[in-house]
Amino acid sequence: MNRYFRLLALGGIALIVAGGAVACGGGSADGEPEDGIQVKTPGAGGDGQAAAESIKVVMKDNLFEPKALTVPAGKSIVIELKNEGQAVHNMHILSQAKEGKDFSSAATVAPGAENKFTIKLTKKGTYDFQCDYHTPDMVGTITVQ
Ligand SMILES: [Cu+2]
Repeated sequence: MNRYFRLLALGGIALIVAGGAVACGGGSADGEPEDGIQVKTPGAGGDGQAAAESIKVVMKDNLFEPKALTVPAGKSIVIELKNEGQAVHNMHILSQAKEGKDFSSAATVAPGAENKFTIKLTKKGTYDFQCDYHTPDMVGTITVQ
């Protein structure tokens, strides 16, 4: 009896620790704060419908926030862009070598404007993306796993 409750308590602590680790994962080594990757999964109940996931990316002068994205392989993902900077920007995903084509937002996203486009990356690995106007400053990576 006593032993049983001790096991239960230990299990509870292990769950809390694991939950905390998940909640604060994703720290990067370059001194940046957490890269907040927001992947919404509407209707993730396994009803057979391929619900499109989306990731919000903010463009600033001159950086992407977050600049490190993670997406699942083979899934359509909507990249929702918002330009909060003073300059025009774009987002160009360089996937030529892996996918045979690149993905890109509109050629220019004006200050204050929003734009979105859909990507589907089928091969696992790391893809670079950039603003064509502000390389090498305004760059980022997408990890496909
Ligand atoms: Cu730019």
